[in-house]
Amino acid sequence: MTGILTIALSKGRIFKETLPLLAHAGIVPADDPERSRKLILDTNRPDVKLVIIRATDVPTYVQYGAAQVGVAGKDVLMEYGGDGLYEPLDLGIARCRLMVAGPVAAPPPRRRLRIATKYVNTTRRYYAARGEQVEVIKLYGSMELAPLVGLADRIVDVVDTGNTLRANGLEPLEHIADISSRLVVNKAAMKMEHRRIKAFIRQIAEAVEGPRPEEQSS
Ligand code: PRT
Ligand code: MG
Repeated sequence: MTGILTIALSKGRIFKETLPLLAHAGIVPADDPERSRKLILDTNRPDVKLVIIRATDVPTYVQYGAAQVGVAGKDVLMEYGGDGLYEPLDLGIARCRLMVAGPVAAPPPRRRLRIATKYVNTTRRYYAARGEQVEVIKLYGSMELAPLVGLADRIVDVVDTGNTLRANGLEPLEHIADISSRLVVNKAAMKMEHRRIKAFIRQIAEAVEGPRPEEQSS
């Protein structure tokens, strides 16, 4: 198979942290997505292109084969769900934690907890597993605002330094999951283009792990 290998990436932290891994696989983008308005980036390799999309759209592009491979946060993959994708590699990049957070020292309300989040499926699953009945409100961003204006008692969001929570009078309350970005692969492509995709995964894996002892030069 000699078609184009299309890699789906979001700009921002995932793009930045994936660059060195791609470089190890001999792939260097021709443009910087922060500067270019192009949504399809050429690379130094005529057989490899990057598509630059929203982080939450990466699983969709890869599941439907518009990109054979992609990089997505585990938070996004947990929310997307299903078994339409292979997830062969933890890249160890864009690390953070998925947390429940709320106003500092706020007593729990005497009614059902109201939780604002963009992670509605993951949040429902988390509370269902604990046998807690909650009301989940879907937001598309700036979750931290919701408790400040009385829209919700808690939020579920990813937290890195915690600075954004602190700046808004919120504190982390419960840890749901440790998050890092994963390589995802289209299932049909893994079968039809097995050698090429396997080779790509191996090169990226080497970049993640560093050289194995027997490969280090003495
Ligand atoms: O930003 P946009 O709306 O376009 O999309 P996105 O937020 O889905 O994408 P992006 O690029 O911001 O995040 C992509 C992936 O990076 C996420 O899916 C996570 O897997 C991972 N990641 C790692 C993070 C963070 N760290 C992180 N800190 N994603 C978001 N944040 C947010 C956090 O929610 C807070 O609002 O960044 C803000 C700063 O965090 P603190 O805790 O350091 O203050
Ligand atoms: Mg963001």
